[in-house]
Formats: sequence, structure tokens, C-alpha cells
Amino acid sequence: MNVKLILPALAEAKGPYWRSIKYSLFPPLGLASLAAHLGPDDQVSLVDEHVEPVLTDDRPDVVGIETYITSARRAYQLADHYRARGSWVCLGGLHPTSLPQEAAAHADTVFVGPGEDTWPAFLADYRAGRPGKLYRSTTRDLTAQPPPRRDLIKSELYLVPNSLVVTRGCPHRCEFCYKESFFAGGKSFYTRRVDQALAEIASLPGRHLFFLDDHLFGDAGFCSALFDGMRGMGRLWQAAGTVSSVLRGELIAKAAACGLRSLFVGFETLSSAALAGMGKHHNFVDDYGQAIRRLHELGVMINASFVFGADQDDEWVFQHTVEWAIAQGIETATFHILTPYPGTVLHQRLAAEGRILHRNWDWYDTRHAVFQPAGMTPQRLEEGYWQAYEDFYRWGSIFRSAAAKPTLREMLRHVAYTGAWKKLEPFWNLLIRCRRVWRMRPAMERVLAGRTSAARRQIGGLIKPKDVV
Ligand code: B12
Ligand code: SF4
Repeated sequence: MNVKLILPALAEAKGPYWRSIKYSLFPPLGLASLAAHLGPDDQVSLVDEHVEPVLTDDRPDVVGIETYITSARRAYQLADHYRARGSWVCLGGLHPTSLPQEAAAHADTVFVGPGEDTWPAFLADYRAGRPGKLYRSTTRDLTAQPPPRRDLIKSELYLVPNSLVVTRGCPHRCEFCYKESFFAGGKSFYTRRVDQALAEIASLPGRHLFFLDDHLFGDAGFCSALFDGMRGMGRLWQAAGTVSSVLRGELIAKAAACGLRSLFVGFETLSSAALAGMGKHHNFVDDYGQAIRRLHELGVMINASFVFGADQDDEWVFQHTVEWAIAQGIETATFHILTPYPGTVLHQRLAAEGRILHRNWDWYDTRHAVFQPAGMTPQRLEEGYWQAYEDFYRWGSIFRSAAAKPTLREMLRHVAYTGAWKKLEPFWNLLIRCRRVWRMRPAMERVLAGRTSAARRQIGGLIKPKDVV
């Protein structure tokens, strides 16, 4: 069987907001995970349209397309094209899971939820000559999964090649999050076996790892054992976790001891009332300062995520949030406009209140106000969002934020990391065009590796000197 797996480019790839480095940072793993279920006699190719063109003059037996909300239009265009050529077209991922009927108009088969159980079932049915129209995931078990087919990923097209996923979903339930609807009908948080995760890590080349897990720290027992196993491997890694996981016991110190150097943290808002409205009951605003200090003392940089547009937000929220983040010495920030993805509790609530303004999925990119906010106009929400980015990433703010660091070495690391991420766009674009972005891996590892003597002291009680990387 000849199978082509496509990740279509997001709508913004054609627009003014496109940042090629963001999409050449590391490879997503959805399709490589599916490819692992094909047999040795199958021919399979994998195309990530964010980093390479999709050539469409072929006619594979089966075309599998991963569809996000803001890539839905492009995904449907490719699906229609391949159906017209006679291929069997499969659509899966977050958007077909939210709106399977919409996707069905462009597909021979639609997949709802994670694909680890449904894709092998489809392949068996297809080979038997009776493929179904809809497959709905119910069985959630990563322990029986083969590792992703990394040989199909063109790793030279990404800055860091080693993305990996060792858990799926999250134990929490925030109102705006995709995860409850995506994982409906089965477990919504589950992990690989620790020994499997460690074997996969050991097999990856180089030093750097990028965990794509929604919440790597969601199962304390699992990640504690994982971090024990990673000690001494000499890795440098980045991941996502919650404020509460940073403050819970010694987990974060163990993580730092085995190479954690940057953590994506969903602070979302500085308003306790807004947090309650979002159902983010595991976040407490009073904990934020302590969590940030703890991460910085361990030498872990922070990518802080904030969401604008909660019912409690007024037009001062942008400046207040940015000033706070700068004062805390946060290295990078990701701002979002609250977005009611179809299938989420937030979408149901805003639809019931008659506040959804647009159903053009291209605009569901967390940059557009697609609903009527309570405390300001949609236009003001969008302006404030852009202003927040501008204010946080101007050089003056970067230096002010870096000045919150206790040593010159930490200040320089802060400026190098933030500046490289947001201020070197033409340089990254050139490297990407020349297919040379991978050449910056050693420089990136050097910046990540830098750690202070204070950090070494912090984790010193936990680890032996040889483990410090
Ligand atoms: C890598 C990643 C990125 C990368 C690359 C995105 C890309 N092009 O893939 C970057 C950093 C660029 C990125 C950007 C954004 N992202 Co992003 N990203 C992820 C992340 C961390 C990992 C994706 C991944 O590889 N997962 C692991 C694989 C194994 O899972 P999977 O992709 O879901 O695939 C499985 C199933 O979906 C299914 N499946 C998928 N396709 C198909 C196809 C077929 C045929 C079948 C059978 C099955 C199937 O089977 C797979 C195996 O189970 C996810 C979080 C997550 N943990 O998934 C967020 C996530 C997808 N991103 C999200 C968001 C919000 C964004 C941004 C909007 C953020 C922003 N404002 O910048 C932007 C998108 C910009 C835009 N214009 O839309 C949200 C999406 C929410 C939603 N409802 O759509 C997520 C879920 C994070 C979150 N927790 O909120 N992202
Ligand atoms: S903590 Fe993050 S991943 Fe978990 S439900 Fe909330 S937003 Fe989603």
C-alpha cells in the first residue's frame, strides 16, 4: 500500500504574521506516530507543509491529513484534490474531532480523537476491502505503541529535531482547552511506561529534547521516575507544566537536575476571578511569584502563557500583564486572545449567550477576537493583544526584564535567549530558506546549557556532581 501523510500549513502561512522559525523549531509528531503502524511492505511519505512544499501530482492509495482548525481550509483543499484523483482520503486530528460532519464532506474516512487505536483498525479494514466512514477512539493505551517513525521526519529542516511525547492529555479541565472534547469517550490523561520513554530518549541523537506533552508533570509518580532515569544522560530539555507542579515537592528540582532548562507555564491571567471563570482551579495567583523565583533559582527559563479576553478583563489588562511579566524577569511570553474552539465548554457557553461573532476558522488562531468580550470591544481586544507583544519584546523591556536577574551571566543568557527568539527574524528566515537552520543547534544548546552557581547549589543536594550538565 502507498500512503501519504500530510500536515497542511496553517492559514497564517500566507499572511503577514507568519514567523517561519516558529514552525521550523521542532517537528510535530502526530503523523510520525501514525506511520509507525504501517508495515515493512508499505510505502509511506510524510510532508510537513510548514517546512516544505506538498507536491500534488501523485496518486497514493491512502492520503492521511492532520487537520487543525486554522489549517482546515487547506486540509479540505488537499483532501478534495486527492479524492478527485482517486485516493482514499482520511481526515483526523483536533478539528475533525470537534466537527466530524464538516470534515466528512471532504473525506472518505473521518477519525475522532487520538489515532493510536483507530488508525490500525482502519488499516486492517482497508486491507480487508471494507474501510469504514467514521472511527471513534475509545481505547487509550500508549504502552502498546511503537515509537514514532522518526526516519520519515526531515530533521535538517528543523532547529531541534528531538520532539517527543511521553504522556497524552492532562489531568485538569480548563474551560477553554481542547482536551476534554478531544479525549471524550476514554481516558483524557495517560502515560507511556517509564522504561519505554527512557529507551526512546536514549535512542535520540544530540543533547536537546523538546517534550510536546500538554503537562509533562501531570502524573507525579511517572515523571519522578522519568527524571530519576534521565539523570546522567547529559540532556538539555524544554517542556510544559503548571504553576502548581513547579511548587509541588521536589519534582521541579529533579527535572532541573536532569536537564530542564526552559518551561512553558500557563499563568493565563493575573485575576483570581478570571481563573475561576476559566475553571483553572489548580492555579493560584498568589503562587505565581514563588513559582517564578523557584524556576529561576534552578536555572530554568520561563515561557509564560497569558490569555486576554476573559469576562473579568478590562482594557488595562494588557499593560498590567506585560509590566508584571517584565518585573518578574520572565524570559519569553506567549499572548493569546481567548478563543472558543468548537467542542469546548467555552464555545458552548458563549454560543448560548449569543456572543460568537465569526465562524471563519482561519480567524480561530488566538490572534483574532471571534467572540464579543464582556469588558471591551473586539477591536480593543485585538489592539491590546498586539500592543502586549510590542511592549514585552521591545529592547528596553528585554533589558529591564534581564535586570531582574541576580548575576551578569544570567542577564546575558536572558538577553541572548529572548533576543534570538524575537529579534533575529531576517537571520532565521535566511537560514530556513537555505535549509541550514539545523546549523544553529550548538549555539542554542550553549545558551540553554548556561546555568548559575546558585542553580547548582539549589539542586546540589539532590544529585551527584557528575549528573550536573
Ligand atoms: C507542536 C505544536 C505546535 C507547533 C507546530 C504546530 C503544527 N503545525 O503542528 C507550533 C509551536 C508552531 C504550534 C503553534 C500553535 N499551536 Co500548537 N501545539 C503543538 C503541540 C504542543 C504538539 C502537537 C503534537 O505533535 N502532538 C503529539 C501528537 C502525537 O498528537 P496529535 O498531533 O494530536 O496527533 C494525534 C491525533 O490528533 C490523531 N491524528 C492527527 N491527525 C490525524 C490524521 C489521521 C488520518 C488520523 C487517523 C489521526 C490523526 O492521531 C495522532 C496520534 O494520536 C500541541 C499540544 C499537544 N500535546 O498535542 C499544541 C496545540 C495543537 N497547539 C495549539 C495552539 C492553540 C497553537 C497556536 C494557535 C498557538 C499560538 N497562538 O501561537 C499556534 C497555531 C497558530 C495558528 N495559526 O493556528 C493547541 C490547539 C488547540 C485547538 N483546539 O486547536 C494545542 C492542542 C495546545 C493546547 N494544549 O492548547 N503548535
Ligand atoms: S492545564 Fe493546560 S492542558 Fe491542562 S486542561 Fe488546562 S489548558 Fe488544557
